[in-house]
Amino acid sequence: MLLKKISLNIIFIGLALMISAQNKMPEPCGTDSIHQHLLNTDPEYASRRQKINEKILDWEKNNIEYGRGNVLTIPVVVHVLYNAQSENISDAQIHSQITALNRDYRMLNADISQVPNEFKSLIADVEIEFCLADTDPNGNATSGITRKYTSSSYLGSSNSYYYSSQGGQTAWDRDKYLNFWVCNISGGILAYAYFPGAGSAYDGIVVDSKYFGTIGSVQYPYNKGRTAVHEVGHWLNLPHIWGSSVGCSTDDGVADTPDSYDSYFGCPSYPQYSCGTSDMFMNYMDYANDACTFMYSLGQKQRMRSAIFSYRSGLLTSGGCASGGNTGGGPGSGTGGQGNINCNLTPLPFVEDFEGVVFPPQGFSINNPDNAFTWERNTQAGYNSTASAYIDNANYSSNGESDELIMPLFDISSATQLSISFDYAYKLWSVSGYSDTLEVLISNNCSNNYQSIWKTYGQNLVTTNPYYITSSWTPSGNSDWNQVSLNLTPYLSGDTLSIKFRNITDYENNLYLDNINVDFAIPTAIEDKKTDNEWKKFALFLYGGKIYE
Ligand SMILES: [Ca+2]
Ligand SMILES: [Ca+2]
Ligand SMILES: [Ca+2]
Ligand SMILES: [Ca+2]
Ligand SMILES: [Zn+2]
Repeated sequence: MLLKKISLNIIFIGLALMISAQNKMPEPCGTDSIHQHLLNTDPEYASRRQKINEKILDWEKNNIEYGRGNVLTIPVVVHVLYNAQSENISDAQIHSQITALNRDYRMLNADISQVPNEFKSLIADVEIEFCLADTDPNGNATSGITRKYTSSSYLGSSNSYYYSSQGGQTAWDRDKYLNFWVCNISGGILAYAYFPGAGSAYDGIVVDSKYFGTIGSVQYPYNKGRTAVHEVGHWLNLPHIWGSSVGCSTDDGVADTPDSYDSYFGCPSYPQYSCGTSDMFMNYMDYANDACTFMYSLGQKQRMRSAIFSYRSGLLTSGGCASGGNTGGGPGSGTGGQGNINCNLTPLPFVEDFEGVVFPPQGFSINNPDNAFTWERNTQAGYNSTASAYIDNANYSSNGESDELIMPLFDISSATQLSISFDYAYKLWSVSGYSDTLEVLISNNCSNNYQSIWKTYGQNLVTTNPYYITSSWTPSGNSDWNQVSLNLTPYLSGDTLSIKFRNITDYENNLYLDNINVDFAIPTAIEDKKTDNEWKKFALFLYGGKIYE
């Protein structure tokens, strides 16, 4: 073990010195060198990596539609290992790192607006959130932070960091927690991470305490928490964006990130060209300053999520954040994807047209119990627009499975009358009598006691003529859509109102939803319409949605 420790040191420092000698910046990330070290020293590591990569790529190929609108939450433990007191960073500094991770992995970073136009369509909300563990591996309450004095001043440069007997801290079960070790590292290395396939004792991320978080002891130009953002990318199987080594023949294996010759440092001006393409140097997996990296691509999102589903899926049922995680976790920490009600109130009136790229939109959440197909944003169709929410029932072969799109919680304390209207489009696949179902449910007082106020299926749900098509359907224009208005006045009890849309799949055809309006005004124009369908809807409206079509 001592020999291994020394060789690891030599590789780290050797790499940094070698690159300095070429008059370049020192390599700030040690991931490639420890990866190479494992390839050299652990004969099974290479075959494990190959198998895992095949599995991950296979998952990606077969699950291209999965995992949109489905936020995955990763429980985190931070082990602080300090020699100098300055390395014993504060709880607040640790919380600031969790907040930064949630900011960037949910695309909530303000500097996302700086992404050049040519890459804008590739920007991803990775839909991964991080919570500081509230429950330790023994089921006891925890702050998600461990602290320990160590006599080694460069603990992170050796593999002592995960040996309790050598001044380090034993990993918490890596299948249930993302382990961060925060300590001093030598050789100009800011941090390093292990790709999927590394040994369970040391699988995790080591970050120098001067580059962890956004406050306290953090040092410019790595002071926006993006060292850890970058390392989590590695931990979820993302290589550096330019590939594993310098040149145009190595790439990161992600289709939508242009190949580049080498890393970028500092804050490059746009554009920069290499290997025949304009380079995406503002990507988190490059080496530019924290202030100058601000995006992940859709392909990288898919790669990271497939790493979770196919290799690190224990995180999803970990119980490490059983009570929603510790405070300081940032936006949505610990509650993503569970369909929990967000008890922050949203004022009325309210409109959602699904034109924004973030999905589910701000304040919305999704309940997707089977982690498979669910509500997504569609950019092929919308009423009076080209974007809507939809669910791919055409490919969703789990009959009876429910997926809920839950709206923000509304403040109804001063409402005396209220209505909801929405546009939707639906066509059946078959003439067999099978049908998917759309249902609207409401609850008061921030409770989980929902009641159904509208539920429609079969030819009553169909909005088109002919009423079925034996292929995956996209509306071709406004005439394929219907509008529904429901009177919510009978449900104005208590101070809050939660509304959700439920799709129950029957493996028929796609359902589209757009232009949800929750408004104090009670529409009257509907009275002028004369068609049977409109009269039916008007009757439905008058009776508060309590009669069914
Ligand atoms: Ca390259
Ligand atoms: Ca690429
Ligand atoms: Ca589902
Ligand atoms: Ca729209
Ligand atoms: Zn790296």
